[in-house]
Amino acid sequence: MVKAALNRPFAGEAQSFAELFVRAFRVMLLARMLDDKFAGLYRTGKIYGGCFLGRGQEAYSAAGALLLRPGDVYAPLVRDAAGRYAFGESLLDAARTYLGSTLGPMRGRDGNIHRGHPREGLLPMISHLGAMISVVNGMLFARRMKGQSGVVGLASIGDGGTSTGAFHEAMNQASVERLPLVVMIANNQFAYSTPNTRELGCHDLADKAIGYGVRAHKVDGTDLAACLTVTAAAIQEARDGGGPQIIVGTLLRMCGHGEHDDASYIDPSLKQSPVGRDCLKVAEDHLLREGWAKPADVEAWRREATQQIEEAIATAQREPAPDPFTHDWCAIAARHLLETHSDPVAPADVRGVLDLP
Ligand SMILES: Cc1ncc(C[n+]2csc(CCOP(=O)(O)OP(=O)(O)O)c2C)c(N)n1
Repeated sequence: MVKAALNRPFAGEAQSFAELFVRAFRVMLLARMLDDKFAGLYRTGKIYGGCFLGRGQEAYSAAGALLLRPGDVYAPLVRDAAGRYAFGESLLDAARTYLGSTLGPMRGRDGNIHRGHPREGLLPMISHLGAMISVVNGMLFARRMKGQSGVVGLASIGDGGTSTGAFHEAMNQASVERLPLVVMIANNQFAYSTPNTRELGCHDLADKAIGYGVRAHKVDGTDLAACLTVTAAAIQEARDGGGPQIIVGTLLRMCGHGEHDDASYIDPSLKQSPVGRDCLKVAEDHLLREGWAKPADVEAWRREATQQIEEAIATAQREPAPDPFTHDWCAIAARHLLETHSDPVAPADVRGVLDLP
């Protein structure tokens, strides 16, 4: 029996929109605060490799993943820390991966965001843009062949990623097969440093859906209430047999492509425009205005998140990193990485289980 790796403290049927909103807000807060912590650790040299954050995209990311159910498939990308936690990934998974703990899902061999738990529907990310959509299609085909219905696959992609051949092939396949696929395009105005005007020939990204014969939904990605409403409708439509859905969320990345990138190519006027609003601030204002929480509640959630983050980081920092003298540095596809090994492999035991097929 494989131990469940995901824990969905924020999921489940919410009794009201207000409750759903609060859950999403708390996920956003957690994601932003952990991202800030990672950024600090990166700058002080504690994180090796890349550090890819989702600042400014939390509302859009959390809204989609929060509405998924057990049995659904979720394929997050680099900006989806919020979506990951909404889907049930633990902070410890993230901390262990970034800090290179051998007890993490990547056993300390991958420095950032390729972690996942595929058995539970959280797909480890492939960096090649567009590739994950075909993987989700495959998982949806498998479920269909097993006779499972009512499941949905949610794949995340950036505006730049929609220009890849892989995106086109996968969208076409999903449409022809009427797969219950929802693709959330986060249009953060740039593909790395290339602005929309230099990457897209179409006037409106949502127009791409016409060519695939699928429905497009558009939303202000800085507005959590709108994101929850629109993603709920799209996910429900796919779940009810309406075929693939494309959602285009308009927002701005409030950070570089990675922490190595100062994002100096983002014009200050764009940051001051509606697209540059901070979704966390917008959501907090909404929450307080509607009376769904008091400032003291938000403070308490912030304190709780701080404690969870400090605990996760401290735990991961205490744990051993891979030891080049006891590990052989062969490819990552070693037997002990298979999810059939439910318990983390203690470093001392690693050598024994590294016998590759
Ligand atoms: C197929 C492929 N081509 C190129 C890259 C290199 N690359 C990594 S991120 C990136 C830009 C992605 O832009 P977008 O999808 O808009 O995401 P953003 O970083 O702006 O959030 C590129 C070109 C890649 N990962 N995969």
